[in-house]
Amino acid sequence: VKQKAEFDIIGMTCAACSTRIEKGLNKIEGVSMASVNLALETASIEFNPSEITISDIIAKVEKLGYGAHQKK
Ligand code: 9UX
Repeated sequence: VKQKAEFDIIGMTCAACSTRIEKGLNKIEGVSMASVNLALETASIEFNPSEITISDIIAKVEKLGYGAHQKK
């Protein structure tokens, strides 16, 4: 069962930033689709909750040097 989550991303200043985050997230086991929107400063992620959690996703974004908060 897939779950979808939306995030606000903090700290992106250029297109390479959004590409870096998108690639980083798509590499994670359990992520089936990650899409980052630079202009809106958001990320949309489809993942398998039995493999990874929201916290794992946020930690990955932080490890890449950016901030992430789940949209409510
Ligand atoms: Mo260019 Mo975006 O260094 O960090 S990739 S601003």
